[in-house]
Amino acid sequence: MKSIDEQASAWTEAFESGKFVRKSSEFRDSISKGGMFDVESGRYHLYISHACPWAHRTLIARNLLGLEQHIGVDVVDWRMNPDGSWSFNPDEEGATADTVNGESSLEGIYNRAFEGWNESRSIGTVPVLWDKKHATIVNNESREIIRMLGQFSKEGFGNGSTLCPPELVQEIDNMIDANYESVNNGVYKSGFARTQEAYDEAVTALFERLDELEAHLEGREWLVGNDMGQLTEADICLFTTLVRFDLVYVVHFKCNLRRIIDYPNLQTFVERVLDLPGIRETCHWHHIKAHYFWSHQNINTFRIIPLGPLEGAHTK
Ligand SMILES: N[C@@H](CCC(=O)N[C@@H](CS)C(=O)NCC(=O)O)C(=O)O
Repeated sequence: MKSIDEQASAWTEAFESGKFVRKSSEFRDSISKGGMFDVESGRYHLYISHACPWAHRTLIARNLLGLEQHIGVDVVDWRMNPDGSWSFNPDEEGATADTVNGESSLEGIYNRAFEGWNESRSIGTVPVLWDKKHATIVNNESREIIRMLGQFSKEGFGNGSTLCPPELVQEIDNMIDANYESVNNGVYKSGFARTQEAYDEAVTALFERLDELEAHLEGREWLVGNDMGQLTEADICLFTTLVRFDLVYVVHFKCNLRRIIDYPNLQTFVERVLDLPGIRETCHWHHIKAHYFWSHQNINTFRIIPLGPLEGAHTK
C-alpha cells in the first residue's frame, strides 16, 4: 500500500520547490466543419465530474449553447480514487454509468483512446470529449472543449447563442489567460503547496487577481465586451472557480485572506451566472464539497467534511 505522500505525488504529477505543477492535457484535437472531427449531432459525448471546476465549464457551455440534444454527458462518482483516477458509480445520486463505452472507470476510456495508457504513468482527467465515430478522445482540455462546442452553434445546432463572438476572441483569451495561473489554478497551487514560500506566493497572487477582478467588475456585468460587457467563455471559466470558493477553497485550500462574499462585485457576478437559465441545475453542491474534503486525504487526513459555511456559499 502506498503512503499518503506517495499517493499525493502520483496524483499531482509534479512538484518544483514545493510548488504544485499541473500537467498539460494530452488530447488536443478539434472539432471542425469538414475535418476528421466534423460537426455532427449525437456523435460526441462528454465525460465529466460535477465536483471538478474544469469539467463544470463544459457542462455550462453545453447548456448555454442549447446543445443538450446534440451532445451526451456521463458523470463520474465524486469520490476520486487515491491515485487520482475516477470511477463510474450509477448508484450515487447525480452520478451515472458510462453509457457509451460501458467502462467502470475513466481510465478504461483513456485506454481505449490510447493503447498502453494503463502502463503509462499518466492518470486520466475530466473533462473528456469523446468521439463515438472514431472511438477516441478528441480533447481533454476544458478551455478548448468549450470553444469547440461553439462550432455547433455556427453550424446551426443549439439555440444560436455564442460564447465567443469573433470580434472578442482576443479579449476573451487575454481574460482567460490572466485568470488561469492566479485564480483557476491558483487555488490548487495554494492548497497543494509543500512549502510555506510556495503557499504564500500562490495565495498572494490569487488575492491580488481577485482584487483586480473586483475593481474590473465595478459597473460591469460581464468580464469582456463594451459597456456592461456580454456573457462569454471568460465568465464561465472564472465562475466555476468562484462558485466553489467559499464552499471549499477558503478552508480546504487555505485561500482565506477573504471570501467571495466579502467582494460585492464578485459575489453579484456569481449570483448573476447562477441565475442564468439552466445554470443552477449544473451545480451539484454535495459532489463539489464531498469530493474535495474526502478525496485529498493528504491534506485532510480524516476526511472530515465541514458543516459550514452558513453564508457565503451559493447553495440555495
Ligand atoms: N487542464 C485541464 C485540467 C483538468 C483536471 O485537472 N481535472 C481534475 C479534476 S478537478 C482531474 O481530473 N484530476 C485527476 C488527476 O489529475 O489525477 C482542463 O482544464 O481540462
